[in-house]
Order: sequence, then C-alpha cells, then structure tokens
Amino acid sequence: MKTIEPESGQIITIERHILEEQRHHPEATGVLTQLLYDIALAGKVIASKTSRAGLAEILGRTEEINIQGEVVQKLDRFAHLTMYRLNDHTGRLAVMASEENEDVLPIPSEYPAGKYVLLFDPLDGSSNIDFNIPVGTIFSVYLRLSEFGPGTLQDCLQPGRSLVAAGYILYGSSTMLVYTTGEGVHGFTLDPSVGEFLLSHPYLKIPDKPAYFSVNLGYRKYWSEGVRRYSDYLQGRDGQAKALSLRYVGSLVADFHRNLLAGGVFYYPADSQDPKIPYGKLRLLYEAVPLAFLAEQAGGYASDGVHNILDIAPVNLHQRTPLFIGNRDLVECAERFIADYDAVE
Ligand code: AFP
Repeated sequence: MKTIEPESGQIITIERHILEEQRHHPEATGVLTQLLYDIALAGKVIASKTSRAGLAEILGRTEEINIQGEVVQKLDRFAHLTMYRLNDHTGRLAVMASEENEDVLPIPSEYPAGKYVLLFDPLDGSSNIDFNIPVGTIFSVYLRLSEFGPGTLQDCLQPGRSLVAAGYILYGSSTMLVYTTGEGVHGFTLDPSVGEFLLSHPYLKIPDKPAYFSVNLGYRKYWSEGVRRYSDYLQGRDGQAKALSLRYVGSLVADFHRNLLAGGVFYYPADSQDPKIPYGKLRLLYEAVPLAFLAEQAGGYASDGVHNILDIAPVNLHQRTPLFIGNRDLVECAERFIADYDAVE
C-alpha cells in the first residue's frame, strides 16, 4: 500500500486523497470517491451552520420528538436534510437511513438508484448544541445487497464487517473529517479560508499507552457488577493498575476522537435505568458500527462486552447496543470483567 503523506509544504485536499486511494483499486469506478466527496460537502454545509448556532434563528428546540424519544433540535433537522438532499439525486445510492428517521429514506423515484447504501447520524451529541460543545455527523457506506430497483431495509441491515467506508465529521474548535475505506484512518481539517478539508492526520493509530477512560460515571448504580469492577480497575482502585484520567464530553464523536488521538477507552454499557432500553443508549448502526470500523483500522477494538461490534448482525434500524471502544487491551479487559462477573444464567 502506498502511503499518502504530505511532503513538507504539500497540501493534500480530501478530493485528491480520495482519488489517490481510488488509484490503488484499478477496478474502482469512482462512484465511492464521488460519494465520499458528497459527504464531505454535506459536512462543510453543516459546519457552516453549527459554527453559527448561537446566532439566532437556528438555535433552540423544535417541539418534535424523534424516533428515539428525544426532543429534535433544529440543527438535527438541518443536518439530516442536508445529508439527504445532497445525496438523494446523484445516482450513487440505492437507499439511505438516518438516526432521525424511523424508516429507511428512499431515493426519490425520479432519480436513478445506485449501488451504495448510506447510513448516518446527522448530528450526534445534539443535546450539547445549546452549550457550545462539539457535535458530529457519523456515516457508514455499504454496497447494496438487492440487485436492482429501490434499495430495501435489508440493504441497511448489514453487519459492520460488510462496511465499505465509514467516518465522521467533528464540529469542534475546528471542523475535522475522519474516514476509512479499510486502508487506514485519515483525518482532515477544514481550512475555512479556502473551504477545503486538508489532510492533517494521515494513518491515525491509537497510541499504545492509553491516557483516558470515558464513561458517564453518574450511572454507576445502574451498572452490572462486571462493569462496576472494570471501572474500579480503570481508576486503579483495586491496586492493580495505574489510574487513567477521566474525560467525558457526552458527545460520542468528540469522546471517540480524543481517545483516537490520545489513547483510551470509551464505554456506554448496558444499564438498568430504563427497562425499555436495557442495552444502553447508543445505536448499533449509526454510532457503534462506524466507529468500530475506524477503531479497528486504527489498531483498536470495539465490543458490546461479549461480541466484536463488527460481527453483530443487526435486526432493526434503531437497535441499541452496549459499546466498549478504544485500545484493544482495555476493551478486551472489559470483556474479561463481564465474562467473570456478569455470566448469563
Ligand atoms: P444526543 O445526540 O441526544 O445528545 O446523545 C448523544 C449520545 O448518543 C452520544 O453522543 C453520547 O456519548 C451519549 O449520548 C451521552 O449520553 P449520556 O448523556 O447518557 O451520558
């Protein structure tokens, strides 16, 4: 594999980077390249709004409750529509699905159906918008399973192992796009003065030595014995390991991104808080699977505490899953605590 690294002073735009990756695959038609570029464009449009979120009309809540039972923020709606509208007419997609929509999002019948499937969480961490805390868009791309015509629900219900590409756009102190097509993880920073994503973090690898653990410790009393003991271990409470520093933003993309760069583990375990959602809050298809692909490509690992997230066969669009993600040894350690203390009867 050829390494695409900027030589000193050389600027690599996301378009060039994706094109160069495409050249490693002589069989490639360029459709995926275009699709990733469309997603990057959507990210730029959403970034232009999120960076002005406090400035009047867009800030605040709508009165609507979304499929997850949460209040829909106006920016969520904007991000959802931006992703959909920039991708509905290109002939590259057979079907889409969004965390904000109960059912799949069909391609309008006047446009041709393509060979790819796009799933997205338009604005992850949106309850943080009012507080000027980073949020992000997470996306996953699959090849369709159905042969022709409009894409189907089954096209969207594929295990993470089938992913063709995944990534996120983080709207933080700068806007970053991080993606993988299975050939490493690459990060780009939006240069607002030229309006382009420029390669800033080629071939990201999670550092071997973890710095952080990230979890909502406020829910400790709702956790299983294994998860509680694992958390004690991460804090060095059992005297076996040095304590890790705790960082928790409450925006999965931001927490994941920090741990990708600094090393660490993020987890949102199953809890007993609400019997209606026994597997924790996070969504398998929109959050866990794409980040699991990125983690694996960066040398890390993601698990639901028992299974590799990428091996789970989804049964519905909005299913939730416990998630442990980050440095491989820390995630495997969580699996051991769960196996030792939370054995299923
Ligand atoms: P929102 O999009 O409703 O803000 O949820 C964000 C999220 O799904 C994920 O990004 C966070 O890691 C997690 O929820 C935070 O949940 P808690 O507030 O329960 O810790």
